[in-house]
Amino acid sequence: MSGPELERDEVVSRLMQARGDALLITGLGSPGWDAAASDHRPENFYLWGGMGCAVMTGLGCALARPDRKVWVLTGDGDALMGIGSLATVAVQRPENLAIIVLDNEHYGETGMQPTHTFHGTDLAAMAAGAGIPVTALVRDDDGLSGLIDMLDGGRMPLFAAVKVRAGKPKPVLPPRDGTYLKTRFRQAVLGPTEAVQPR
Ligand SMILES: Cc1ncc(C[n+]2csc(CCOP(=O)(O)OP(=O)(O)O)c2C)c(N)n1
Ligand SMILES: [Mg+2]
Repeated sequence: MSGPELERDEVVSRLMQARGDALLITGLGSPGWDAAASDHRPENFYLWGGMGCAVMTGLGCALARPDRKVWVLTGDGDALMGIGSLATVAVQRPENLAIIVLDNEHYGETGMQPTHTFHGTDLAAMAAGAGIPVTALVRDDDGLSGLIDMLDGGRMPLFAAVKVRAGKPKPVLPPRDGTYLKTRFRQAVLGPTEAVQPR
């Protein structure tokens, strides 16, 4: 078979089953739809159009709440745009942060233009080069099972690029109001009183 064999909806649903109470930051475009479709909760923060921000947003949450696991679920386009953030993650080394890239080798949401990963850029190798201690390039079911084991109690920070087929996912849109999403997430993480205190 040529091209990635894993289906993104199956990958996301297996990941979400293993998620437990991890906070979830989704990169723009399809990863937000995936999370909204399979595990929509107040502990999800959807970035909507903020391209290149997912890893840094996740890093901030992980540093602020070292007692919670934080997962970033994003796309190859978003990861490529924010690639320098991997070096900052490596330097800060939060032991509660996992970054999972659904690498469909395309800018899915905007019409399936190929990204650099289509031409061979290896995001896991870039993460390792940045200094992230645990990295994986997942291509099949066994690799996905290995990743799920690593997410459940393995060493972090962790970076995984999961190669998925470039089909168009069903657009299950999360709420669009940024203030609502932020307040909902803050309340879920901090509790209703803390969440409204000025900072
Ligand atoms: C700065 C910036 N440039 C371009 C866009 C337009 N845009 C929205 S989604 C997207 C593609 C995202 O691709 P990827 O992260 O790989 O997610 P996929 O949909 O493929 O899962 C682009 C280019 C944007 N939102 N912001
Ligand atoms: Mg993509």
